[in-house]
Amino acid sequence: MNRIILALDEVIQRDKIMQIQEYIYAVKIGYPLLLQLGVGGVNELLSGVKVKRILDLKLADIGNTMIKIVSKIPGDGVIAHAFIGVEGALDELKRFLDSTGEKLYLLLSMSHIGWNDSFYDYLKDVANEIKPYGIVAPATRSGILQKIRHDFPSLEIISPGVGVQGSLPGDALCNGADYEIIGRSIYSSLDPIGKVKEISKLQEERILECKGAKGR
Ligand code: BMP
Repeated sequence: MNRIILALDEVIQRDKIMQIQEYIYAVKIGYPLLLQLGVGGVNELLSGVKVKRILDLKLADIGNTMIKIVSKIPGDGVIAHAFIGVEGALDELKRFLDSTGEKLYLLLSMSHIGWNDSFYDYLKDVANEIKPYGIVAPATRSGILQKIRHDFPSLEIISPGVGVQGSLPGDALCNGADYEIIGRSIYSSLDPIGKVKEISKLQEERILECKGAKGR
């Protein structure tokens, strides 16, 4: 099973993405890529690519503005910050995405050191009210990732922070994530296809290891 979401924050050659897609679940279209190529350029880069497209446009605004942004580029999923709250923001975005069939992922906790989880209970309430399809939660902090999996047992959890940010491939999967979001380790590699295969293998080994540990 493919457990990698390729974070495209920089351009990788189209033929490489075509080959990589066999080993990944989705691509996450990053804001830097969009600024670099424009909407037309991103669509061109990904034409013929069959995997899901998750738009990471750093959404944290009023509903009207977020809807204008997501209307400009097609995707299968859209990530938004939970901290912006429900009324006039996420409620409007969720209604809009429901009408287009796109899936909403809410970001409940971040992967960098400075993130503060002390307001997690508020973000959890927001997620319970909005009922997103999925959640973004960090690979880098196992405690909060496990808690989020416990609080949202049936939602898809996608997890950044693997590779350059320090988490090892498969660790987040062992802590409750469904997919690991990986950018620089792949797109900065001289051999992105080889790197994706290597990461997939490491993920599988790690999953077997942690399943075994739980069984003991
Ligand atoms: P990388 O593997 O190169 O660190 O990329 C991680 C990706 O996930 C980047 O696109 C980054 O913006 C995003 N991300 C993150 O790293 N931490 C978060 O908490 C939320 C993110 O969206």
